[in-house]
Amino acid sequence: MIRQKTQVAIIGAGPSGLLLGQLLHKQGIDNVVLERVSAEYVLGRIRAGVVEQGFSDLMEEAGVADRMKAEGEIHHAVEIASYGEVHSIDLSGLTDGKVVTVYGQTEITHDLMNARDASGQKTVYETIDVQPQDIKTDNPFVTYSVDGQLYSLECDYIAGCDGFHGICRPSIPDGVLKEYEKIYPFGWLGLLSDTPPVNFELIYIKHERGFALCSKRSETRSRYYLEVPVDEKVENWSDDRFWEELKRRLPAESAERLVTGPALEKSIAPLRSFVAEPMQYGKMFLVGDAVHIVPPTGAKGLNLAASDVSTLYRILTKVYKENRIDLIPKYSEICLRRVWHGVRFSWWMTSMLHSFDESEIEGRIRSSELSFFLKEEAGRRVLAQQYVGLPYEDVE
Ligand code: RFL
Ligand code: PHB
Repeated sequence: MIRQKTQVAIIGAGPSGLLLGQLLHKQGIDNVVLERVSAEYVLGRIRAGVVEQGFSDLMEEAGVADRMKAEGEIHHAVEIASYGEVHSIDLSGLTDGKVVTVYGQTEITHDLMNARDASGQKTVYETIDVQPQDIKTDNPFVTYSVDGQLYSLECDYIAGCDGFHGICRPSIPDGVLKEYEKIYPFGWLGLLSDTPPVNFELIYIKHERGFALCSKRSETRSRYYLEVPVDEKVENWSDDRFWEELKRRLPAESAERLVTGPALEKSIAPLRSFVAEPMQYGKMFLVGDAVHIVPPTGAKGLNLAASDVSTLYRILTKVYKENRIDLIPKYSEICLRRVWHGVRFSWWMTSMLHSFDESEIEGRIRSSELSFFLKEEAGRRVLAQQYVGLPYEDVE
């Protein structure tokens, strides 16, 4: 067994773990990131595309926003099509100038990995059997192996940034966490292609054949999604079938403009709302997807992960610099207030825009609700305010 030491052991090199590592490093707080898969594998996962202002500000604070500022696309509006009728939600007009940035999670991860390499902070990829130990004591540590060698990493705190299927949340004894979960009866089939996007703005589409989303990564790379049944298999979807179905769901003027091409990636993501409370146990903090999941319809998952990171990094900075250990139990309550707003917004967007097996009257009520939020300014304002992201709460 090889013994190592750090201040904060971070489990998971997704955006949460890497961003936290970078922010702590900038404050002079030593950290080690342990990741189960390779860096290439992490970068191969095609996920989020919409970044809230709070998150881009945090990237800037971490010193990793240069490429996002140069290559990310600022969006002042988002479009929602309801049964063929397109409505533009003027995000900045309705929120005193707030915007979102379209910049892929892959690019964010890439930028964070480069910054980490430059910082000299240690990252261990392809670890086996990572296990947080003695979390409830003053001497927590993490054990793991690489190439058959066992390591023990002693630390002050553990950050569980290891996603929904990680090891940190299950390491908390039974009965401590209260879990809330909703599984939706559909998934999203996503396709990435090097084709010009059908529209400058993103279009969220409610259609009798099911929901669809037109998103993008750049002016030459498109990301599209289709609502499919929860048990659908990606093998059933040739590229041609995907494009035909998308065309059927698009508003007429977009369908005419659609440029198709071979898929660079195609996968199905199930839709789930999940929260575990509290987000801290002893010396371990749970961050991002490790402790909450939202359906992607509100573009909130990565953004909630970023606000958790912001809170944790500010608390740990005050703990190390001002000995404010009284702030540690505040982490969970501060994060959860914002998390629940994101959970509600994502559930609500999902409910309004997808097709449910429901009675006729429920269907009509749902359509009427959507019509209010698209046609009335008060409705559009509520939608815009949450789409651009609620403000981050301060750590006192
Ligand atoms: P991640 O990205 O899952 O990273 C966790 C990392 O931990 C590693 N890991 C372990 N490492 C060591 N030991 C173990 N035992 C481990 N177990 C796991 C994993 O290998 C992984 O590298 O979590 P993180 O960092 O909290 O980031 C969360 C985001 O990835 C997620 O919330 C977003 O992608 C959600 N999401 C979206 N969020 C947005 O804000 N805007 C969007 O537009 C958006 N679109 C999306 C999305 C998610 C999607 N899918 C596929 C779920 C679109 C889709 C389709
Ligand atoms: C994406 O570009 O992958 C994306 C955009 C908006 C969402 C979800 C996913 O709501």
